[in-house]
Amino acid sequence: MALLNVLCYPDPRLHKVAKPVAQVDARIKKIVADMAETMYDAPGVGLAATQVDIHERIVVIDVSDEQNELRVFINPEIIWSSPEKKSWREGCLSVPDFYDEVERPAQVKVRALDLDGKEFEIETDGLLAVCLQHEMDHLQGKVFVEYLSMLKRTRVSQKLKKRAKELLGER
Ligand code: GNR
Ligand code: NI
Repeated sequence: MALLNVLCYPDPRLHKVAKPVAQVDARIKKIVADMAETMYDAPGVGLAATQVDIHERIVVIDVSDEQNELRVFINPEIIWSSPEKKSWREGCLSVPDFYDEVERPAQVKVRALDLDGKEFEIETDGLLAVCLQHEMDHLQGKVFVEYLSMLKRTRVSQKLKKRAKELLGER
């Protein structure tokens, strides 16, 4: 297992669109194991492959209190979303120390492949529904700050650019 480097907004690689996984093989299982390790280490409740510069449709999520219920979604698709919306205060490992409200469908139904390459469906709400939508946005090259006003987005972008520069200076 290995910890992977998480890309930080406004890195242009966060806007690449992920390709479907053709086959769930040993290579994919290794990526999933490394992504899970990286997510737990952060710690975060989810991680999309895009965030670790792997542009394939792979998502790991663990919304459990004990952080012992890993969920793996390969080639996830939203097949239904509720007309009711819910606002949630979101954060992102690629946008450190920034949180803001995003409104999304309250419930979603998702179809994906598991680690055995077997198709499954899940209908969910709450944090898992928020997280699934947040991660699937990453796979499309979308970061949650893109739902916010241009003013907020510019502010967070400038703050993180400044911080990246300072970090480079310290080396
Ligand atoms: O760790 C995370 N927490 C979180 C909180 C509210 C809404 C979404 C998330 S996902 C985030 C991890 C992450 O950046 N995944 O892409
Ligand atoms: Ni994120």
